[in-house]
Amino acid sequence: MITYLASKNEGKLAEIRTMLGNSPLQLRTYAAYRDPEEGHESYVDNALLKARALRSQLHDAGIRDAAVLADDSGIELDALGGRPGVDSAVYAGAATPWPQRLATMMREVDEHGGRERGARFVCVMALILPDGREIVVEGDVRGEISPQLRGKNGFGYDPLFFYPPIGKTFGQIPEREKNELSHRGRAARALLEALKP
Ligand code: ITT
Repeated sequence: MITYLASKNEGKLAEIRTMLGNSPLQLRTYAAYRDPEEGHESYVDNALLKARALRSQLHDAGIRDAAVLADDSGIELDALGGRPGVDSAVYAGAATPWPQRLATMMREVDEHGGRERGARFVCVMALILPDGREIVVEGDVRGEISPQLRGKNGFGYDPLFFYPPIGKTFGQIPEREKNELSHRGRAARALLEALKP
């Protein structure tokens, strides 16, 4: 089934391509995709918003026989009462470069005493089938905010997300290993399970 991805995030796209590479979903991007303004309420709302926006743009372009898939994700810090969560993409300012965004996060954790370091990555995927049926799945993973940046792999918050069972951040492991452990990997496996006849 041809499936268009409603995402402009290259890091996510690369991971989703690997995760769903051997699945019934044949992934495509749609260069003309215009992403909608996201809300601040929930990952589910945002994932559905993005998937429905792309579906409507494809319909306008005469493409009606494809599925669409969107991913809304974020990081939630215990020390910050669950922030930034759904607002993770605009944490510390929408146009702020990543090194500065990560530095702001480390500083904020320190300002809260630095002892409460627990964090959770969350990923919600919304798939809309060609007949309009909507499937929503979620995956999450708990870890800790590392006191310093570690590793250059992955993207976004990965160099700050320390995963105690392996003693490394997601920035220090290859994509294959991250996909086995991550919120996105868990969501993708739940999606494939939900698609089973
Ligand atoms: P879309 O085009 O898919 O909406 P986005 O970057 O705006 O891309 P989100 O609204 O879902 O995505 O925001 C999620 C934020 O959390 C964004 O800054 C991501 O870079 C970051 N993030 C999500 N998954 C991550 C992961 O696996 N590792 C590191 N950072 C991640």
